[in-house]
Amino acid sequence: MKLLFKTWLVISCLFLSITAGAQQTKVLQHGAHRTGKRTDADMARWRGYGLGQFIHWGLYSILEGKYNGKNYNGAAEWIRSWKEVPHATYDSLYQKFNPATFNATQWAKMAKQMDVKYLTFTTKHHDGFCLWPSKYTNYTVANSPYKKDIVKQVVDAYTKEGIDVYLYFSVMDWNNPDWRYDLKTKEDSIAFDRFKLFTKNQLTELLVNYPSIKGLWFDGTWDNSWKKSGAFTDSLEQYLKTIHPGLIIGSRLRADEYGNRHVDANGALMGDYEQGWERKIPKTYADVHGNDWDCVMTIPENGWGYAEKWLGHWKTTNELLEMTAQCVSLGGNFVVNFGPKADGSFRPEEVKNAKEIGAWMKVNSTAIYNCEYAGWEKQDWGYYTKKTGTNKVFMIVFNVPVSGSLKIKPAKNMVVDKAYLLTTPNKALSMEKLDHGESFIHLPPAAYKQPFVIVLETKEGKEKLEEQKAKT
Ligand code: 1KN
Repeated sequence: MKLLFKTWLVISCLFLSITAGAQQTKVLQHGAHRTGKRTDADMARWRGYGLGQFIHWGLYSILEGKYNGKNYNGAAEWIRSWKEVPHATYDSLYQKFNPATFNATQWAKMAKQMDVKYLTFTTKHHDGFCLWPSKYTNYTVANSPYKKDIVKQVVDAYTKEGIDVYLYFSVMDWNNPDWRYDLKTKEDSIAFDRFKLFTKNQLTELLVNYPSIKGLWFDGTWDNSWKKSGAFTDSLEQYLKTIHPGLIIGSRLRADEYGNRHVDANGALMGDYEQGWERKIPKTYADVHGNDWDCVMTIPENGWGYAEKWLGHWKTTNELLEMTAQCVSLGGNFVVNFGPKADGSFRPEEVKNAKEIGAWMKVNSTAIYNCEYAGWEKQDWGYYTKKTGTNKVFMIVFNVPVSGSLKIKPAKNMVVDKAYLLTTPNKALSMEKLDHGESFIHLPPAAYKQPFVIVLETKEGKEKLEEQKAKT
């Protein structure tokens, strides 16, 4: 009897754990609007960008990451949250905002030379200061000595250079008295309702004022107040898309009705692409869960706004290029951040990075733009990308082995017809077949000092495997 009871217990526990483990799809009112990627032309264009530029510019740029002679250890654009800085002092900085040498055309020309395909620009960071003349607050550039609309100049100049513009917008707003971190009282909810309307008004204003923009990049949406506003965030996203068809919005805007962010209670992405890759890059294709995504990256270790002093490592151009290649090889875009000075000029280190990236792109950009995940097994020499809609696979080589021979293993059903250096298309590289579907590409002996690209012309087909399997 005892044994029977024990058996019954084991069986019922097993049953319980199986049913509990089974993924149950919840019926959501405010979950993802689709599963899988968007399939329209606007999103296809986004997918082809490869490389983008981020710009953080605002009142924090005036303080340059220091106050009263002391350096702030955090990211310079967060300096208002430092206990050393009185809020009243920070909130008066707009009276000094007068960027004498700001020239949007020069910015756009530098970006063009760097060969970025899109820009994400801070219209309003957490401090709440608006770089456009919003009519919903006085805390804007219109009330600074500079007076003129910065966002308009940036949007127009970049658009003229053929660079698509996305607007960064922080929902969290330290300047608006109705902002709440949580909704604990009735008063909180009443204030936050006003805040939600304010947010909707400002976003409408941006879309109406700057109709050529392609999307919005949200930030500051992680607090409980916003997470408890799932229904609102859902209706807001749908509304923004009705006034601007094709608009691209990442996964940071919304929460579902359970307060889940980025992915809903069923694991589906909310928004058009995943916005979780901030200062980090996925390692494998499995990590991106079949979603579109972009990675935003600082050149120093951390810090987006201008700081006089950078403690720590400054990324080299080759590191930034490698990150670009890695992102594109895994189906994402890579976005490099710049933090101009308060006067509107870029620091020389950033100018140098931009120039050097542009010089490399001039030769090699075909391996970056309109390229996607190739589906070939990753090798130690670098990254594969595949030109979307073609049979061209690129090898972006960062590490040349001492042997001078690069191993490749094409995806199943693909064979390589021809391999050549991008810069010498008429000289085929010698290839040698190995077992297990692998081959070597033998490089001509040379001192390889920069990353370079090998083009593989491929076709559909199966390699004839003649090797014998080892008995083990
Ligand atoms: C660790 O918490 C944060 C919070 C906000 C880290 C970064 C940020 C903001 N997102 C970046 C894109 C910058 O705008 C940074 O201030």
